[in-house]
Amino acid sequence: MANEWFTGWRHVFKLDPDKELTDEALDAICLSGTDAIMVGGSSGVTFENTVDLMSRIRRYEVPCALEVSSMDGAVPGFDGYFIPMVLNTDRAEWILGHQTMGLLEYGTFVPWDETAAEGYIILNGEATAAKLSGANAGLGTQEVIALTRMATRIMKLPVVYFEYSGRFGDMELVRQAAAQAGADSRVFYGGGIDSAERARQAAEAVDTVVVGNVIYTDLDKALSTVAAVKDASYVRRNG
Ligand code: 1GP
Repeated sequence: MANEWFTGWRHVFKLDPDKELTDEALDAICLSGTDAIMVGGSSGVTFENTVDLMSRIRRYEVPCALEVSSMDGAVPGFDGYFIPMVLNTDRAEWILGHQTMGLLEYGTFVPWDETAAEGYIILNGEATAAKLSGANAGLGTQEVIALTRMATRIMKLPVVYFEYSGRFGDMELVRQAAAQAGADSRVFYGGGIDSAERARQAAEAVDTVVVGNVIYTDLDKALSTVAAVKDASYVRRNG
């Protein structure tokens, strides 16, 4: 696949600038052996809380990327930037409207080589991102496969992201759809990973496993997902 700055990532922790995390917990997360930290959230993200979290993570060597979900939270100084685009919504502002407004304002400052689009397919209708964007989360396997092909083979997005935030997903659907992604795109999965076992299942289906909320509810379980992902057997599709 294209050699992007995130190509080698198998395990990622996603931290929410709007949530409290002690220095001890952050230390454990940053030294866990995870491949990267992603900063992002669907609500309550501000310039101040994003800068604050970035500067705390910056004390560690782990790569740190920002998922830019609002203009308020667009902060310089990260190693990389993801620009989410919701693919399963009819509301154009969530596909490219807000993103284009962002470029209108900040287009001259964007570090293009470290910036990548993420095609989000949101599959949990209860997730905040689904409600905000009006995502049609009730898609079946064939529809998700079609959207995955659209995202990776026609639009050639560098990332397609199966998002179940807050709930563990249908791994059979995810596995089948991920298998149809173009080889030049990275497939991310996130949602409801709260144990090593669930982390392993996701890691057997996709390229990159994103672990979020469990960090704030059960840190030990969160940490256990790192080794589970690294040890999982996964054969990357070849196109
Ligand atoms: C959220 O995909 C991530 O955007 C992770 O989901 O918080 O449910 O782990 P969880």
